[in-house]
Amino acid sequence: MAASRRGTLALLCAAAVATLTLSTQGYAQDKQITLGFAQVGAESAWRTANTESVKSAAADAHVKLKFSDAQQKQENQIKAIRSYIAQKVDVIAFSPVVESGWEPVLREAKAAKIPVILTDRSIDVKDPSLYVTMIGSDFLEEGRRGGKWLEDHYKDQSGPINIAELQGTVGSAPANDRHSGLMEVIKDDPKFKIIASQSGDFTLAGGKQVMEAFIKTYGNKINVVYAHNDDMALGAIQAMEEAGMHPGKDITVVSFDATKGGFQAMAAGKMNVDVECSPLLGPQLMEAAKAVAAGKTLPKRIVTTETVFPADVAAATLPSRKY
Ligand code: GZL
Repeated sequence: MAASRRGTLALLCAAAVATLTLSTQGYAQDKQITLGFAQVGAESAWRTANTESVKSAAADAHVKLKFSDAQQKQENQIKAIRSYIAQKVDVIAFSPVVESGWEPVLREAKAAKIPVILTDRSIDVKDPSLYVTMIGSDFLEEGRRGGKWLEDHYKDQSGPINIAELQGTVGSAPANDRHSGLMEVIKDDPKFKIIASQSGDFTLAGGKQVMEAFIKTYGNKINVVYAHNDDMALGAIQAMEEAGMHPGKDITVVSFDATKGGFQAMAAGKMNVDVECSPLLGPQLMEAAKAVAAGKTLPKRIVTTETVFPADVAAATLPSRKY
């Protein structure tokens, strides 16, 4: 056979093998996927635990992780998502810092045929096809749980019960829903009154600063501090103690997240209840990312299971807490 024909035959065989490998590789279950993750920031102990969960789960799942920290700025998250699109990652995931303003960049991801998974916080979009699934807590139910704990705690008192609310990041799903859940429970009970409500942006410093202002204005009129997360509650506890108050005793403290810091405050008698919100979403995220990359369909909503921890179980439960 002429050399030229031998050469052509060899090329054809090589092409056939390559195609076969590619097509086999394309469907190989253990093909390593690349996940672009745009994190909110590092504002709280909850967020630190969430980041750790995502990073360790990616390593365990053999997922190549590209990670960015947006320092709680939506424009930085949008920039990160755009860079993942440009890098042609297999899947994009993010925890949206606020609920609105995501359509343009998610339409770009859809046009690039890159599936998007929401974790932790949800978004407000008209077109649900802009993301595959949302993995995270039901913040409205968390707010209801905080409200129901208050109803039960004050069931034998006629009131007034004045509530000072430390809200999370303005426009974020947890802040909106933890407020709405509380309102659902107390709106028809006249003894409860929210006398002050301001955002501490989910940070310890923010919670302390806002609580100092509340104390200046309302002082001992405040009966309850309703803090949307432990970091703000711990900041508020510092402010109350510096003002000579006794948080957990003369002021009831309700908080969210159930971090170790919250458990320590409850064990010390400075916080009365902590509504759990689990940051340990990494393993579920990796499973979802691999499933989506393999073309599988997922439920639109994957809700994490969680509970409520009253102070009287804190000391015994603390040693087993993972975050
Ligand atoms: C809730 C999460 C919130 C936490 C805060 O899932 O988005 O953001 O409650 C964190 O601690 O900063």
